[in-house]
Parts: sequence; structure tokens; C-alpha cells
Amino acid sequence: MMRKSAKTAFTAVLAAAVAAAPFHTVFASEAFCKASKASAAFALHSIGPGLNNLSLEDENAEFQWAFQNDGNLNETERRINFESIDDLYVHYGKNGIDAISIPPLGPNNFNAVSTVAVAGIDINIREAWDIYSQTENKRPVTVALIDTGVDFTHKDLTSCMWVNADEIPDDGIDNDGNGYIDDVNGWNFLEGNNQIYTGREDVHGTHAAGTIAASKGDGGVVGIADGSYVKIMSLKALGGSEGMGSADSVIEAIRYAEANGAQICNLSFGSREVPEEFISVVRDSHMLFIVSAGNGDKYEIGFDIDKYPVYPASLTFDNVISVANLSFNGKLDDSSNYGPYNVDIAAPGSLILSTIPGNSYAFMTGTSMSAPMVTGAAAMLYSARPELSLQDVKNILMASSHKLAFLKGKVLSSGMLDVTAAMKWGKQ
Ligand SMILES: [Ca+2]
Ligand SMILES: [Ca+2]
Ligand SMILES: [Ca+2]
Repeated sequence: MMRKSAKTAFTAVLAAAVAAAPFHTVFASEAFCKASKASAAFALHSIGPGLNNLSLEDENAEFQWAFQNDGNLNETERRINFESIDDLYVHYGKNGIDAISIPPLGPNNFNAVSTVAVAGIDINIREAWDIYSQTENKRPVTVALIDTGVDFTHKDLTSCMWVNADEIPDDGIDNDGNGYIDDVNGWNFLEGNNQIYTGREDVHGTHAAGTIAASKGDGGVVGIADGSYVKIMSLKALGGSEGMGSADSVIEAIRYAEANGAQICNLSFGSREVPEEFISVVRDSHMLFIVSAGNGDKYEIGFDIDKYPVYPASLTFDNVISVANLSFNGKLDDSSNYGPYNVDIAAPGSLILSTIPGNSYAFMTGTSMSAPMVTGAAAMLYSARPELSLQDVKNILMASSHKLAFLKGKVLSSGMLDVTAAMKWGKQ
């Protein structure tokens, strides 16, 4: 028992949207070795603050290391030290410890494991915000967030929600004739209605929305893009306690997004198998898809999706950007999938603070948190520079990425998201 650390258990919740199909046994055995060494923790995470707050009016921004990492943050995890536990309580199998009953534990039974931040491992947003606010002729952008629902009543999100201007709310009539009745902020494809927020199960989508475009200067957290130009269309195609959804729901949501004017689409989920129709719908879309690379095998150990594909992350179409999860020490999180060809870029995804339902905030970890970073940046760049195509946006995000030694051979660009470099790319 207690094979997983609290960290991995937490990640598993966030990874819930990644389908639970069993992986090839090669992973299970590799992962087991790793798990038997590093496993087992009852762990408490402590994190920050200790950062200089980059958005003083948003008091929780001091915890948002992804936006400004001055190296003063560290994470401490308490793990059980197996060797300190009397053999009476431990059963050894052929792969090491395979069972343990828990004796009364004292402080000596734990090791503290620290992950130390490296200054400058952030998305370099501050100057990008300045450039954006000084830019004239910005264009509006609609981001389709196909995910769980979004708590659009959250005070950090009310101003960035997409509104279907051609639809009259609550009159029971499909005023714009798009086939969906009273679809004001998006649609719930699971239940076939306009209720995009259904409660606690919508934490995953609400968190992504905050990273993309939470409001600035009004308390809480801050998001990447300016919600007065960048609007989030909430398309609920995943839900329930497991955060699952069908390919049919997602396909219908992609078609809705495109038909109703979205240019950029965030897909923070995946599956080992998808129908051919899903692949062709993505391939033939005019939208730019930003997708999460996935959170590893059943032990949450990341693997190479060039060799063992996960969809949509392993799709190598020009209109797909696959994103790996970078931690604040400049390395991929252990749980992050990678792929020197299929994964394009890394972005912060470990201990990311953002919005959750009920005007609350929480840290979450996973590639599901990394993709919205790139989505926010793509929307900001596309809005600021109307001369760019969506293909240009992808090319610039890749070319301008901050190259890191640890990412070489892990992601195609060998780099992490750098928003200021992207905003300045090709300019004086
Ligand atoms: Ca309608
Ligand atoms: Ca209506
Ligand atoms: Ca805010």
C-alpha cells in the first residue's frame, strides 16, 4: 500500500481526462522499478510564496512562478524512508518492496525532498504585457476550451467569457440558427444543453480558463492574455468524477467551435486510441490546436509518445502544438510525456496556481496545465499582430522558445515558451 506519493495521486486526478487505457507492459516494468525506489510518500507539499509579485493588484500572483520565477521558490515533499521502517512491517517481493503495513511513524521515518527553483525558468510575460498594452489595432480572438465546463461566475473569469452575440438568452429559441438553443457562452456536449458549469467536476476547465485569460488588476490571480480581447468559449465535452468524455462529444465540440468563430482550440486531454474521424476533423480544421502531451503511464512516469502514441498529442499536423510539462527547476516533470518529434514545446505545468469553482484558487500539476500556457500566449500573439496567420503563430512560438539543455531530444523546439520573445519575433 501507499505506493504513490501524494504528488502522484494529485497528478492522477488532474490526469483523469487522459484515458486510462492500459499501457504496453514495457512501461509497467520500467515504471515499477522507478516506483519502488521513489515511491511511497505521504507527502505534504509546501510551496512559496517568496516571489516578487509581478501583478501587485492580484495578490495571489506571488504564487504564479510560471510567470515570474526569481529562484526563491522551493517545494518540499515529505517521503517515507522505507529503510527506517522495521522489517516486521515490510514484505519484499522479487521487485523490491511490494507491501508494507504502516507502523506508528515518527519524524525519523521521513525524508524531506526539495525541488529548488531556478531563476528565469518562466514564460517571460512581463515585457510581453507591456508590448501588448501599447499595441494598437489589436484583433479579437476566440479560444475554444474543449474540456470540463468552466465556472464562468468566478470573479477572475466573468470578463473573459465568450458571448454569442446573436443568441438571445433563455428564450428557448435558437435565435442564430446554429442548431443550439440558448448557447450564450458555449455548450454542454455531454448533456446536450447550455449548462457549461455543472459544479465541482468542472475544476479542470475552470483552472485552464484562468491560466489563459484571468483578469488582471482586480485581485486573485492573473492570466496570460487580455480578456477584453481574448474570449473563452466553454465547450464541455468531458465530465463526471473521472473527467471522461467520448470522441463523439469532442468531434461535435470541434465542429461547433469552428462554425462559431473560434481560431484557437485548447485540448488538455488524450487517449491511446481515437477513431479515424477524430483525426480527420483535427487535420481538416482551420483552427490551431494546442494539446497536452499527457501525464505518463499508470505510475505517472512520462514516456516517449513518438514511440507510443497518445492522441491528439502525437498528431504531427501543422495545426497542432503538443506541450510537455516543465517544472520550476528547468526540467520536465517526471510525469510529463515527451517526444523529440511529436511534442513541440515545453511550458510550466507543475504546481500551477489558477482559478477553480466558487471564487477559489488551487495548485494543479500536469500537462493539462501546460497547454493553456501556450494557448494564452498564442491568443495574445495572434491578437497583437493581425498580419500573422495561425501557422505563423505556431512557427513563432516554436522558433522563439527559450532553449534549455534538458529539453534537447525531448521536444522538437528544444525549448520552453517565451512570450516576450514571441511578441518581439521578426520586429526591430
Ligand atoms: Ca444558437
Ligand atoms: Ca435563444
Ligand atoms: Ca485577477
